[in-house]
Amino acid sequence: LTISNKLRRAVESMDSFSLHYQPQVDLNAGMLVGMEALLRWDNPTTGGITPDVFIPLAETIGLIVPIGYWVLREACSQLKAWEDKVGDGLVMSVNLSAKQLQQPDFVEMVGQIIEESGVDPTHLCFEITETTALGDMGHVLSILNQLLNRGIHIALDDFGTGYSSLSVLNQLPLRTIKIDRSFIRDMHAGSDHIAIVTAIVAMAKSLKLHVIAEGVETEEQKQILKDMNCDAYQGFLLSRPIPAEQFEDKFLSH
Ligand code: G
Ligand code: G
Ligand code: MN
Ligand code: NA
Repeated sequence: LTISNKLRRAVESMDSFSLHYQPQVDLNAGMLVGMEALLRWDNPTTGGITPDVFIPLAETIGLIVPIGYWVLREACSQLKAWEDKVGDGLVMSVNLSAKQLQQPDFVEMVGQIIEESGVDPTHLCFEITETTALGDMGHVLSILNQLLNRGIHIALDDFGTGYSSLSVLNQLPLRTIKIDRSFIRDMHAGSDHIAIVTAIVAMAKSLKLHVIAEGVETEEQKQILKDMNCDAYQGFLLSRPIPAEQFEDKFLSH
């Protein structure tokens, strides 16, 4: 079986898929503010195929739409379970592909999934990249505004890596930008990346956007970001993406 066919078969039951969760912590208060849901495919015959391989494939062969609805359903029901346990105050982030936004019934389906799960839509954040927004910008804008009207936040993921990051910023109804981890990785005392990240944070603040730094791996990077007044961070320093039970043990029990 080709990988495509394995993926097609796997999507029929979704049994071999799971979500991992990576925490996001407020830099000032040091408190957990949310988590990003990240899809994993545990295929016994192929071994671990990473999402940067199977997600683009799923997009190409038209499977990202059913996969995406499964991810949203799963993330919402997990959030509900966690809220029942620890109360609200957490935001669940879910990644979206352009193909999903192009579905004529996308907003309706999202509304249905949210209703079924019983989560408050204001506790959900959809992560898009600027590539998602390219193409039919008018249509994308209309969809994002409908999601926003339902209370869902929109975050711009991988900020700074594309061709048009700046022009996209004031066209999209964003709540948050996530600074791409390539900028954070090279950020240490004396590096030019400090100036770049400082400028991104300042710009986000003046646009009244919430800023999350991705890929924070060292205490030094965390401290630099805190000094810049970056709002929150995510990265291996806190935790890798981990299964729900582990996330709960580590971050939601005391
Ligand atoms: O999870 P990392 O651990 O490897 O993720 C790799 C890439 O896959 C990232 O760009 C991430 O945004 C993307 N990704 C992970 N889960 C999902 C998902 O549920 N939907 C979409 N569209 N992309 C995802
Ligand atoms: O594109 P997106 O930001 O959605 O993808 C998230 C990806 O970033 C996942 O693959 C996740 O495993 C990875 N990631 C999260 N934190 C870190 C980190 O601190 N270092 C590195 N190298 N990757 C990270
Ligand atoms: Mn993301
Ligand atoms: Na990213």
